[in-house]
Amino acid sequence: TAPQRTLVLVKPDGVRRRLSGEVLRRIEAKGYTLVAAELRVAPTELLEEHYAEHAGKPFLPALVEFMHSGPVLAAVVEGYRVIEGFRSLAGATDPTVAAPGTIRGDLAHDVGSPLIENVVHGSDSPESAAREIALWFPSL
Ligand code: DAT
Ligand code: MG
Repeated sequence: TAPQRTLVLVKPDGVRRRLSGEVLRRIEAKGYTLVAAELRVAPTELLEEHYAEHAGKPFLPALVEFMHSGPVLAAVVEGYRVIEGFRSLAGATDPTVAAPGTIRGDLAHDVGSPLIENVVHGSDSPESAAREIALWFPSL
């Protein structure tokens, strides 16, 4: 079967904490392939599109502000079942309960702010991956 692609973001907390290399290391150690990677401060319009599924939720404004607070490392990662596989590497959304061995479980804790700072984003379905890759890397 054909390999999949997923969009991975090292969020501003991860870049600030110098975890970009550690996240890429885990992705490559797993056997996935980097197709594109770029460090940039995302415009708020892009972030609102990216998080369209959360439109109207109370945490969205704080989430967009946080995601705009510094550079993110945006990457397209390829591999067989990589969408599910990267979610598995990332661990649960809430870093307090994310399993040890996962990126969030090992590298993040709940800092008690109204938003969750959990180091990484990964697309959650083939439809989300296609949409998010087109948004972040329109030339791919
Ligand atoms: P994930 O990033 O695991 O796909 P999500 O898509 O449900 O999780 O949410 C996107 C991000 O928004 C998540 O990484 C952290 C933040 N978030 C989610 N639910 C939240 C909540 N109830 N309060 C604050 N931030 C939240
Ligand atoms: Mg999500």
